[in-house]
Order: sequence, then structure tokens, then C-alpha cells
Amino acid sequence: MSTVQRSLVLVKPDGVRRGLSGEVLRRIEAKGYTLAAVELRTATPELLAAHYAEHEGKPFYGPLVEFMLSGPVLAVVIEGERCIEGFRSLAGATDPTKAAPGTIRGDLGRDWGVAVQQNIVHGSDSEESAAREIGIWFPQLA
Ligand code: RTP
Ligand code: MG
Repeated sequence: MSTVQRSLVLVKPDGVRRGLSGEVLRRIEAKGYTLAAVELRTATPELLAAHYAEHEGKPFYGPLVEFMLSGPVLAVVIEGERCIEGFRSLAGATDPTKAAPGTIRGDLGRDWGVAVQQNIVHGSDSEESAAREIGIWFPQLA
């Protein structure tokens, strides 16, 4: 049975700064997902407050928002059967030190000794999150 999904992927400021945007897109396309939207964006505090609402109040929230404002992000909507779970597999574990080799975070990320995990990418974690996040970043697609 077909369960085509869309997921919001962000190449975070560390990934863009390190020139990894193309590598992330390459892995998404090599996996077989299609790109429904790709746009280099500068986040705003309002946009990040909406995007990271679930993390408000956690110790890493302030540093996370500051990090996400430190440079442009590549905002991407991907499409394909079960692509939400599929991209989370491509991304690997949140902590790039523990992420498995073969994943984006495992191959390209490391601990930089900073206050928050800089882990190159974000990917929606459920259909509900994907719909919410696509509505925040690409209201015209929602
Ligand atoms: P994402 O939302 O970025 O796809 O990553 P995730 O689901 O694997 O991680 P999540 O728990 O949603 O956390 C969001 C982002 O916050 C940063 N973080 N740092 N203790 C820490 O240093 C810490 N914990 C979370 C990471 O950038 C993580 O991706
Ligand atoms: Mg998350």
C-alpha cells in the first residue's frame, strides 16, 4: 500500500557553513526521495520558537535557538513512501559521536565541544510534526 509522505529537512547552519548542503541533497536523492522544495533561508526567533516549541524550557533550548540563528539554513521538503522514517535513518542518531557510520551525522559530524549538539541536519519525526513544520517553513505548500 502506498503511503507517500512529505518531511521537512533542514541543513543546519553548521552543515551550510561546512559546505555540506550538496552532500545532504545528494544522499536524499540517492536514496530515491524527491525534492518538493529547496530554499536557503535565514531563520528568525519567531520561526524557531514555532519550530522548536516542543523543546521550550529544556536546558539546550537557548543555545539551540542561538545556533540556528548563527547562519543560513537550507530548508528542504522531501517526498516519498515512508520518507519521514527513511530520512531519520539517513540522518542517524542525534549525537554525532554515537551516530552510526554510513549516516549523515555519523559520517560527517563530530563533537565540537560546544553547548549544543551541532549535528548538520534536522528531519521531522512524525507525520504530525512534518505537517506542522512544513506549515511553518513553507506555508504555501501546506
Ligand atoms: P532534529 O530535531 O534536529 O532532527 O534532531 P533530533 O530529533 O535527533 O533531536 P531532538 O531531540 O529533537 O533535539 C533537537 C536538536 O537540539 C539539539 N540538541 N542538543 N544536549 C544537547 O546538547 C542537545 N540535545 C538536543 C540538537 O541539535 C538536536 O538535533
Ligand atoms: Mg527532533
